[in-house]
Amino acid sequence: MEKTFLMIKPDGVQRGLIGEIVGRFEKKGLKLVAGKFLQVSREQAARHYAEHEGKPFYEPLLAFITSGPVFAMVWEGDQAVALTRALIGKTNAVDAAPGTIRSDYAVHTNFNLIHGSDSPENAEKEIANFFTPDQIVKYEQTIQRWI
Ligand code: IDP
Ligand code: MG
Repeated sequence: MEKTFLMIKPDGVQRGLIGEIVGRFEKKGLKLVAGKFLQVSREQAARHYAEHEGKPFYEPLLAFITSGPVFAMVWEGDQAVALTRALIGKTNAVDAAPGTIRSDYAVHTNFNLIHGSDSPENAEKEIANFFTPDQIVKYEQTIQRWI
C-alpha cells in the first residue's frame, strides 16, 4: 500500500485547523498510520526542503517551518500521494481548485497550511526524516473493504 508524508505547517496549527484538515483525509477513506506533534529543527527542515536550497524563498521557508509546532503524519492508501496532493491543492492559493484545503483556507503561498509528498520516492525519504520504522503502526482498518 502506498504511503505519503503529510505535515500541517505552523500556520495550520496556530489557526486551529488540525482537526479540520485531518478530518478531510479520514473522510476520504485514507488510513492514518503515524502522527506526531513536534517542533521541527533547523537540520530536519533543511533535509526536508533540500530540493529548494538556493531558491529565493528557501531561507524564509526554513524560518517559517521552524517557527512553531507542526503536526506530522503518515497516511496510507491506493495512490495516497496523488490523492492527498489533489485534496491539498496547488501550491499557490490562487491556483488551488475550490474545495481543496489551500483554496478553502490559504491566502498566501508562504502560508499554505500543509505539506504533502509529491512522489512515493520522496514520501519514503520524508517519512524517514520524521519517523522511525517502529513508529509506523500496522493495523487493519475494518472499513477499508468498503472504500
Ligand atoms: P508544495 O508544497 O505544493 O509541494 P513546493 O514547490 O514543493 O510546493 O514548495 C515547498 C513550499 O515552499 C511551499 O509549500 C511553500 O510553502 C513554499 N514556496 C514555494 N514556492 C514559493 C514561492 O514562490 N514563494 C514563497 N514560498 C514558496
Ligand atoms: Mg513540494
